[in-house]
Amino acid sequence: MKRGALIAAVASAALTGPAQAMVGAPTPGGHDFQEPATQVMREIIDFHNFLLPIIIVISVFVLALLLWVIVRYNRRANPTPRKFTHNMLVEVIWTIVPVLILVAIAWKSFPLIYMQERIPEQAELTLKVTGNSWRWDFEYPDLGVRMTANLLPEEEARAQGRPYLLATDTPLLVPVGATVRVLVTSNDVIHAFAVPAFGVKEDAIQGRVNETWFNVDREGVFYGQCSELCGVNHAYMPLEIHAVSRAEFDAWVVANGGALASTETPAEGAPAEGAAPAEQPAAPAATPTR
Ligand SMILES: [Cu+2]
Repeated sequence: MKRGALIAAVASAALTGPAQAMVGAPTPGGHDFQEPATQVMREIIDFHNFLLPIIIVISVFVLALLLWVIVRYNRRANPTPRKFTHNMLVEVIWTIVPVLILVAIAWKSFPLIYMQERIPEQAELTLKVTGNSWRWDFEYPDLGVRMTANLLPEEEARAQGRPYLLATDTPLLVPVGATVRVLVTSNDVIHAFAVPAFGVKEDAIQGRVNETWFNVDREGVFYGQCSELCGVNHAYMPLEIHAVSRAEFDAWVVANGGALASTETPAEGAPAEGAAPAEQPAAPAATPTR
């Protein structure tokens, strides 16, 4: 069975072609994280690997203590308990050791939180994501691209060899290696924009704009889902993001009626003098601040 499923998965990946290589998706029977595609997700996995042994040691230690107390100090084994209530050394140890453990965890986790929450200033692309009951709206305000992604119907997904409940009818494209600043909001109830391979999970809340960011370091197809219990069709709000080369992304933007100028000029700097002044005012105006 397992081998069959694997062959089917490989075959479906092959059918959809090299550009469609499925990278960020859950696998049958999988129990670990998806393969990371951003530095943030790599750091999250590192932190997880740091935390897991600590949690296991603490849990095993507490379990052993409990068992020891149950066996050694029950009424039958220990009919006349001692009267003392304090032991200075034990109390010092059980105060200091947990503090040291917490300091070690904080030492590792605070930089990670900072990295996740602080949007890099050189973010070159702004993506606005709006949750709706039940579909996602995407917009690149600086490029003039706007689109709506719905769940790909089951028959179509099967016919195309794409994963039902993860594939959408209109995949979103992002360029590889670009820092994408994501503005997340909602039109109705609370949704959440979550893409596991990117290490991104941001609540989409009506009437407010949350921020997050990602920078995908390789090409591939990455799937996510709404991860907030938003209503009856909560399970039918997939996210499909294709990380592609800059040229492919540019072509896609143009094909969707967008203009490329604002992404190209800041990187190049000097060339195209005639075009630069016209584009400068457009970029700050389209960058909302809290
Ligand atoms: Cu939702």
